[in-house]
Amino acid sequence: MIEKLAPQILEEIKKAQNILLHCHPSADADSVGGALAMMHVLEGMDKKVTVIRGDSEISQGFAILPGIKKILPKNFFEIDLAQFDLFIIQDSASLDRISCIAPVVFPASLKTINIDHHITNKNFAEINLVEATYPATCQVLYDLFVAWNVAITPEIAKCLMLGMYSDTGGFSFQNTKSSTLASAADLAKIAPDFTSTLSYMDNSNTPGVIAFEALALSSVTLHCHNSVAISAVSYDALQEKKIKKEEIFVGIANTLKSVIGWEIGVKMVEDEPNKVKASFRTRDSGKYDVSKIAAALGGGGHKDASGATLKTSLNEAVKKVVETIGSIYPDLKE
Ligand SMILES: [Mn+2]
Repeated sequence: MIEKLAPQILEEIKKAQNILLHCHPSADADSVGGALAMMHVLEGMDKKVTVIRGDSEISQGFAILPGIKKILPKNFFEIDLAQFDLFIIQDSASLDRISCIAPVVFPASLKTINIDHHITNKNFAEINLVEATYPATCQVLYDLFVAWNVAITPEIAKCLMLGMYSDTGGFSFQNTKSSTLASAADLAKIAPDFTSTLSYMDNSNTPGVIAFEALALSSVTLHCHNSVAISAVSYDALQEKKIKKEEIFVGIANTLKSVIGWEIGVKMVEDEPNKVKASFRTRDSGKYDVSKIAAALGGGGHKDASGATLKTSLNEAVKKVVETIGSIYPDLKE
């Protein structure tokens, strides 16, 4: 798909003057790294580029990324869309990944391109480059830049490497391919000091992150014949410990599924009253495809990592998750 769409996307970029990029809500390394990598490439083509941070604060862990200071602290509804002729939307499976504040509608004058790797992508743009077998948008971008014959600078290389490293769990998730490592090897040649970017991200916790981890790990219950571990943290508990939204550590579900026998790890956090965010991780996505569980709950994601938002009380949300898992996988029915 990249070979076919690369010339079309380049054509649209050549026609455009003012290009908009964004980061998705609770932006991860693949979102921020991918947006900055694309920004550097477009600037190299003499385009005027605006990157907006979107709904959430940018995590401190990305402060070392080249170009990070250029990200505008605005969301989709705080900018004048009329000044842009092209919007390249990355790492976003649906329009609510541009903003959850209100429904996202594009003006007719704005061309849209969607570059992503989520199997649940809704193909909402005029051109949709969705490579669902890729572990990271940053790897899609690497292949795209190679197809365009773009000179990848050390700045671009660091941004792409961070996204690939992060979305593959440090090259250990099942989605990691030899092509991922081959791309990473090329990037490492271009930016030999790439490890400083990775270790900066991995070592930028605040005390609140550790407080959240402690809270989450002390709130684990077992379900579905002890095969599903759910950590459920209430809004009141977050308030009591003064934990900020951006300190809610997504990795807890990975920690849970690291236990032998805990086939599915679920992190559930009521980050606003009666709004529960659930993240699903599995030990074996061949056996339990967690994108199916998230999709049944109105969310989306990948086979081994997915998420959904439930608008109900925490107790009801836990019940609903257990029921949903049991209905999709009868061997896990209670
Ligand atoms: Mn991604």
